[in-house]
Amino acid sequence: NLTNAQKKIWDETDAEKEKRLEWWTEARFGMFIHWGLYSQAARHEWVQKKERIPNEEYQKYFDLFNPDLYDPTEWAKKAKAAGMKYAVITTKHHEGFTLFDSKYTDFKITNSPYGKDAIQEWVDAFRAEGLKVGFYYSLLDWHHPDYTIDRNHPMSVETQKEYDKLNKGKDMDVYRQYLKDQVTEILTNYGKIDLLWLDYSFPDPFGKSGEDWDSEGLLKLVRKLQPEIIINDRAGIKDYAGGWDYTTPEQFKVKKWLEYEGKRVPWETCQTFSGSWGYYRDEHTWKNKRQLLTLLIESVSKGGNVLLNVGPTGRGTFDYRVDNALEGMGEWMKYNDRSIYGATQAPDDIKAPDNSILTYNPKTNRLYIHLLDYPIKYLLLEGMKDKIKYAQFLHDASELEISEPYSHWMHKQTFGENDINLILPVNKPNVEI
Ligand code: FUL
Repeated sequence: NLTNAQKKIWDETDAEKEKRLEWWTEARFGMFIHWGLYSQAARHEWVQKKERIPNEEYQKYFDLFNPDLYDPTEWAKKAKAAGMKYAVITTKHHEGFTLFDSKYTDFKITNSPYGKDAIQEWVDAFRAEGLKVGFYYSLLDWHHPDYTIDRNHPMSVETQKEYDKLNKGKDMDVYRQYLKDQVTEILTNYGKIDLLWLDYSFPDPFGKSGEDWDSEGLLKLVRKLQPEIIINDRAGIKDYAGGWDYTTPEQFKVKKWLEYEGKRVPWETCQTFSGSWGYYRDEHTWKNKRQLLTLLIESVSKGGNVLLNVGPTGRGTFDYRVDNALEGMGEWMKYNDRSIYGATQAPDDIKAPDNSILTYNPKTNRLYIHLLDYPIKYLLLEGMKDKIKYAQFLHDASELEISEPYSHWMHKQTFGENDINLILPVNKPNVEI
């Protein structure tokens, strides 16, 4: 059922596309990494814009960039231990600084005191730990002389007249070519890249900006360089058939499986541990383990992925609160990852018991009931009599008895013909289940 636009760009069937996305759909859980010069300011990756810092002044972060404790193997091990299967790193964020060696800018890590290509080291380390590797690349660039100055630019401008004056002589063709050249570099110099996370299409997500960066041309180029790659939706093309693979709800919980014109669209919610994406020393809004796990389970229960973001420090380390959260999630994943990997929304005719979330693996035909509140003894499963052959706890594989619905003589309830009960131990097991 391909539209012409999709045929033109991908020339693949739905089944082929599904196959290309298979590892990503199976993976469900990945690590996002926002790391750049802003990590040293330690107060938001948009600090340059928020505080209107001119490039000359911002330069100090470049002159000082020397993450002496950078150890991507350690990062990769932490991601893996948390149960993450893929990772996406900012090769370049809006500030324009590249963590990779680029022929097309001097504002790059190999010119900073650090002097090495951090992306090369990162890719090697993450691959060695068996994680899939993805690149974030910003289509905005506050440092490039031909980048249009608008209200999202750090430069302080009041009137349209001033904008026009500042933008006079800027050559969008040069800028477009620059984007393509750098995308070509990151997709040529580091072997097989599994995912590309382009960002973004503000102020008009699905309009002019897409044309401005020649998104169609860009996506075609990407596909040519890396035929197997998975691409997100932020290049400014609205049509799902327009060449991207999945959509990226940012910092919000999705209520139901996302659809575009009646068709289910693969999705991944990107989320922060605290609030900003880049390292923010004084932020106090850290999500707790329960919130993070619920987010993951709920996302999978609606057919989506979670890309959870870490903002490493200017020395290249993870904040201890990140370490703690990752460890906590890893503990849970050790016992429960079967309910996450390859899992998705349960069939529509299955009703979740009160205060629970369902995930379901269509390949193994297993249903997982995540109990948010531990019920006392009887867990009623409505209409499930013929659907369940065997039931067990995940954490210890202990069998759970299935019985007819129980009703006390004084508190008679009417049950449906196909309702059954799972009998749970009265004492809540001493683990999270
Ligand atoms: C947004 C960016 O502006 C943020 O800084 C961050 O990278 C987030 C994932 O996407 O569009």
